[in-house]
Amino acid sequence: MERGLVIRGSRNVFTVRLLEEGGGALLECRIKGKVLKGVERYYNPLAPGDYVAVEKDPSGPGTGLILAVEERRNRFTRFNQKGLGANRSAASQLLAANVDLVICVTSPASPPFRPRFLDRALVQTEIAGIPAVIVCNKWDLFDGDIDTDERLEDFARIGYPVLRVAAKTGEGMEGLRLLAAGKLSVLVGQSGAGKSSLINALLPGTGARVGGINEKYDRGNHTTAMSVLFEGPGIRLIDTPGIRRLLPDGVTGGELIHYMREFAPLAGKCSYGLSCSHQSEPGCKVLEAAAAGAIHEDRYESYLRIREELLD
Ligand SMILES: Nc1nc2c(ncn2[C@@H]2O[C@H](COP(=O)(O)OP(=O)(O)O)[C@@H](O)[C@H]2O)c(=O)[nH]1
Ligand SMILES: [Mg+2]
Ligand SMILES: [Zn+2]
Repeated sequence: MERGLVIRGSRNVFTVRLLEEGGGALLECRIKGKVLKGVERYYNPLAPGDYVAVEKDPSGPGTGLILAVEERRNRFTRFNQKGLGANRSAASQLLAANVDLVICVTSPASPPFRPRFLDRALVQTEIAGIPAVIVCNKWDLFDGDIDTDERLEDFARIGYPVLRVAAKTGEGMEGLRLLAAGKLSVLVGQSGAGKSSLINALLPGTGARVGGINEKYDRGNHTTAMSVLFEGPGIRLIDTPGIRRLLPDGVTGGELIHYMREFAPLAGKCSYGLSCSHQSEPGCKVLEAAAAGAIHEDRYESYLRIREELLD
């Protein structure tokens, strides 16, 4: 039995790098006995960043069997409706495991700036307990729009580092390199924002494919969107499939307030305490903060929209 690191995987086939000195061989692995203990409630059993116990499969060179997964330090997940089958409740899709940093990637144009996506991604990082930064890529396309700048400033105000960069020109990339140094980071963001381009800029030659081709993994007749781990000297990055709509995973509507940074200190402080819906109640501290500008009006709007989609 050997220890390995999951590099990529669909729902049943995984690439595992053996953790030998000097960098080990890659094995194409299946799960021994088809089911892994402890991960039944997930949409997919393993994600890049997972450490596993594997044995080489004598029947095929370069192949192996996964026997067990090590306990995770943290997990970055999303709610995936497809996991809500008739007899399954496995809507928690693992995008990455055991990461040090979540890099939320956005762009000022093409695709247009979408702060609501950032709000959702940041909620997920707070649920996961993983530090987050915002990277606004394609800064070469920024046309001076005041609203975009103002929203980015507000994210910085509430405590998230914001970097304005361009993978294409190299602008701002030194700052990102410093932030990512020595860490395993996962990049999340809408399709086309430049996640794969950023990985190529930070780790030249490792082959994150621009244009999204690497997001589809062909295995027989079914194709699955999946994450991939890229490793280089001192920097390790996980590319994730572009996500159109991000619904926070692992949180109820009532708990949401704890996972939005500038809202969290107000939890329980309203006149109606924890039963306040923060929509119209007198003595609501969230409404007061929104009126005073301590909570940005767009963040308040995001809160309401996400709250609506979550179960109580
Ligand atoms: N103008 C400009 N285009 C970029 C930049 N970074 C990436 N792109 C382009 O944006 C498109 C999508 O990039 P990609 O890395 O595949 O995005 P992903 O879907 O988030 O992985 C590609 O055509 C890239 O060449 C940038 O900094 N500036
Ligand atoms: Mg990509
Ligand atoms: Zn309230």
